[in-house]
Amino acid sequence: MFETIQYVVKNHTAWIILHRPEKLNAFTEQMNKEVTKALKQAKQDEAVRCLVITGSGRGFSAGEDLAGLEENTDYANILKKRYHPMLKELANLEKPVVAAVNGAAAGAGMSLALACDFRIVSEKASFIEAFIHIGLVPDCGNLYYLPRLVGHAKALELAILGEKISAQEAKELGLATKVIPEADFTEQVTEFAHRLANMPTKAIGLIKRYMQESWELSLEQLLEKEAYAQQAAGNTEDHKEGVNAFLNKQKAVFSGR
Ligand code: T3D
Repeated sequence: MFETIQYVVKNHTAWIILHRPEKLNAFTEQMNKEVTKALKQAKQDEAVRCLVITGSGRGFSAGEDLAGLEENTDYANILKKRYHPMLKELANLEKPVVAAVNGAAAGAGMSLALACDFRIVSEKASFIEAFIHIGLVPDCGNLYYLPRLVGHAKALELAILGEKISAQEAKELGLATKVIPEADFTEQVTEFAHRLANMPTKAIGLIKRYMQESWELSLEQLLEKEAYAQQAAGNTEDHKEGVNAFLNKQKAVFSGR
């Protein structure tokens, strides 16, 4: 069904595996379309309570496939038509999304990782704001997510100098949730995804939505939103399960409802 990605649902987790390993999973139009389709599928599938995006082979993604660029490439059109639907789908997904960064994440590949909620990073992985090396500016939400994650000054430095960031540096900057030895990577990513997939999914969705909106709101407006979100979370089965389990000194078993 897909050619440039693999899509597998297992144990309530949807795995989107970028699959052009010989090109370090560089993006083509088809890959943009397939990732967008997979994200929609995962959003609609109630059995899916966590997503993992990772790469095949030794790279996460090297961004746009540069071999496809022409002298008169309409960059704005490519971004709007191919990348923006994918990034908007990702931003509006009310389920936890993990970027399992197995190798180099460069250009739009780095942007994709930044747009996820967590970045679990192999010790062999690296991030690179590759855009500047070909005279371009960071895109695909990179200028939005990067300063929010690492602060304005550091984001400017990374975007302008375009130096490679190692996994350990990414951890120190707050870009990486954790760094994992290569040999344990798949196992630990799977464990992390399993943990997320067994949490109160609706509450996670609400946290994502309102933390995102908080950037645009006053404190008063946000307090209103929090009250609404708490009411919605308070009406879930998972809230009842959590309270009952606590009072009965048991481990809560959340259903995502
Ligand atoms: O609107 C628009 O269309 C513009 C959108 C732009 C968004 C962007 O993403 S712009 C940024 C594009 N990406 C880059 O500039 C990164 C280019 N790649 C690299 O700098 C390096 O490959 C890496 C630092 C990521 C990894 O280096 P290394 O030494 O580990 O691997 P390599 O040998 O460079 O690459 C391995 C193969 O993948 C190689 O192919 P070959 O020679 O074995 O046949 C290489 O050409 C290919 N590859 C890597 N990146 C790309 C690519 N092929 C096409 N496009 C790529 N981006």
